Amino acid sequence: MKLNRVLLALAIAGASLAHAQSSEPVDHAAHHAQPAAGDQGLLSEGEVRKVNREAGKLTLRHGPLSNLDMPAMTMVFTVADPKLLDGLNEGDKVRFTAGKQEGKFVVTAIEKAN
Ligand SMILES: [Cu+2]
Repeated sequence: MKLNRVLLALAIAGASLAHAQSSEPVDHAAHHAQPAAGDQGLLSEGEVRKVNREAGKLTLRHGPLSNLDMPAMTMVFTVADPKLLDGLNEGDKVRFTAGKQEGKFVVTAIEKAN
């Protein structure tokens, strides 16, 4: 009988331990739901307002940029590579990724939305 009590106590301890561990994968999944820094997925939607191929700059009207903690606005971005401007014209709907490099907002990837 005494042994049964010990086993019961162990079973309870084991169950609570298992319960504590079972919460971990949930936290882990939540962590991975956040895009990793430097993720090259096309995060944001916008519309081309102006293309300046000579200066390698692009004016975009964009929605909220969660990775840059920026609300929706129209602003000028530098492009990481002038080739990103190829085929882009005023009025194009785009999906793009922007980051901050040396104090400037830089578009690192962009494509037409449709
Ligand atoms: Cu902005």
